[in-house]
Amino acid sequence: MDSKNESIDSTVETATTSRRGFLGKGAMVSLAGAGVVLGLAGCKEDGPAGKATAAPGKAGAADGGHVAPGQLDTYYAFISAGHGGEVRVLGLPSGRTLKRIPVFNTDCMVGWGVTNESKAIMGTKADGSLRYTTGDTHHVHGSYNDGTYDSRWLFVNDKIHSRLARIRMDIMECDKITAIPNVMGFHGIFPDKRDPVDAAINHTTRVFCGAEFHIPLPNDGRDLDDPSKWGCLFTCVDAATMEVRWQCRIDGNMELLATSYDGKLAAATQYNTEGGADLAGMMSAERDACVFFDIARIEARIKAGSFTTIGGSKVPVVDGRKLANADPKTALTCYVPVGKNPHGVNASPDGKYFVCAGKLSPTATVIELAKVLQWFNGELKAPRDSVVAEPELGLGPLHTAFDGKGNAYTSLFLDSQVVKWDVALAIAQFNGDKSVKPIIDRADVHYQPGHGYASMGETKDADGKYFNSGNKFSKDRFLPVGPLHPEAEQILDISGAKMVLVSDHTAYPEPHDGIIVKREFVKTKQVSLMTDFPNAVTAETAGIERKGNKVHVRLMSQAPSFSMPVIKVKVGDEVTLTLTNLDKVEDLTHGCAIPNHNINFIVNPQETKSVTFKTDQAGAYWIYCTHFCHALHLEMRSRLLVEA
Ligand code: CUK
Ligand code: CUA
Ligand code: CA
Repeated sequence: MDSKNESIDSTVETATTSRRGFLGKGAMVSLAGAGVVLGLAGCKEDGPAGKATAAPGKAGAADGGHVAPGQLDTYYAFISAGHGGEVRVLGLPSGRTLKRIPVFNTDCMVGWGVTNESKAIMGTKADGSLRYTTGDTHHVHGSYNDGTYDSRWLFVNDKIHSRLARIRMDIMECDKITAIPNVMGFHGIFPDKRDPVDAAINHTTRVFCGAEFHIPLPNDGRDLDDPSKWGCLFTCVDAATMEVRWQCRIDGNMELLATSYDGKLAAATQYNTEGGADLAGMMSAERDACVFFDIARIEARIKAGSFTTIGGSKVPVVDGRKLANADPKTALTCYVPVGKNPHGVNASPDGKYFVCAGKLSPTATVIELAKVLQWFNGELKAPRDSVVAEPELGLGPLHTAFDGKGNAYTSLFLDSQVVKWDVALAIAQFNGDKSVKPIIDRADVHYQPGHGYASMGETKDADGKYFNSGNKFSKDRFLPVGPLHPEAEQILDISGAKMVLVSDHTAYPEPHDGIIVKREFVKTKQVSLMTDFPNAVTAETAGIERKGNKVHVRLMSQAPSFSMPVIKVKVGDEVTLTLTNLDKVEDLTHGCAIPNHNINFIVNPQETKSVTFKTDQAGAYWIYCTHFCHALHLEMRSRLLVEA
């Protein structure tokens, strides 16, 4: 193992005394066993930056990667924000931030977690307060039609509280959040690309969700001292209704997910096939697995009524564990052995392969989907026979992207590189052709890349133009801002044989995954329809309505004023304020802030939002507009008079 790693290192321009060499040494220690923590700590060590092989410069692409002032980007990137809990929208290749979409976090700019409408989506406790105010978004994926984006929805996971959120692409706002029962650490997510049975349905109808952490089933206090009894469930959520359709119990855990273009298969990487409850336990096996699910068979099993339920959940659960799935011809699951503690799994745009990245193994494992289907038909001897290549890439492979021209791009966390390799050559090498060299190019990135993703790379329209590297450490790349540096996102032009670094931009911690979508695939709505809001306030309904101590204030905004200059209520009232923005001009948004009452939200043109709050202190409070809307924006205010 060591000598092989040494030879990989020698192919890049780094001396053993350099920072990269040092990282490599740290990685050796980690590969030896439970010393992985040492290896990761090593990355944080300061040192001279490695010599960049991908020098900043003119890109080969027609636009040169430069977007002049006033010019529009050619791509959108939708990226996760990790424990920031939101989804971000960037323009690429410039890296400009276009929007932040609050999802699981609260956001006082738009009033997410403040308005009644957003609270209903986020979920509340009996007293009306938010159930959770934290989130951890890792994976954002778009809905598909005919193998490419249909601009309807984005789906994103919440790892902390195991929720799936949906974002409407037309307005780029979250419209649904579903809590997944009996799982913890919901991490990998992928929408299906077409129906596994009905050939007429060639778009996304399901979203699959993987659970990373084992828990007692149900998690009600039982089996606390016996983790061997804990389990993980793979979950299918209906894309349209966002209801949980079914779950499948598996052996081991799940991390990243991928789905096939024919709709038949979904798969998840498993770093903890051991079912270990500590570091050593999770690293004891020489190989782990990528578990495949036969979706049609699972759904037929449920239709036939052979399922169980867990605890108070009514969701049907089938058994996908090995013991119950020994006969390939009826099996729901197929466990394909892959390199030790794998991380990402990604589908090649030609529909043929899933590529698992090794993480603790310096390899990627290429699995041919046709062979997995053969195994399910009883025509392949062992699941491992579906592996058609296992190229050595470097240290700490995490995620793989594709250019649609047969090349794969894998991020190497420990080597701080992106490695470009030819999938067909890797297969030839695996078949015994010693003359071929699958690795085409290596680009240094700065530093420790996590996800990398390519333009349209998760669709059959992969265009091989840009690759965004989400780097976990920026170190010396930007002005320091105290103990925590920003993360670095780097855009590589991948249109030529060599990768070219086009630009750096910062990201607020911590982005994980993203997708890059050609701008013509994204159709946004610039002004909403007032009739889409059932609680819209009109001239007829505007005013104050009191029922006991419940007061409903129906207010309208039109630059530069609110419809009522004075609103009188009493101490102890529960006030619901509904605000409709009558302005019709694109981007003419008003804000509504109420001092000392923790109310702050915006209302876009023709939209309606509502808030509910208690008045507990007599006095005068200026309701004011927060969003600069007019020359008289500062004068746009009304008096809320709370009488003792
Ligand atoms: S995980 Cu973050 S770098 Cu959640 Cu996709 Cu690999
Ligand atoms: Cu309305 Cu500012
Ligand atoms: Ca393992």
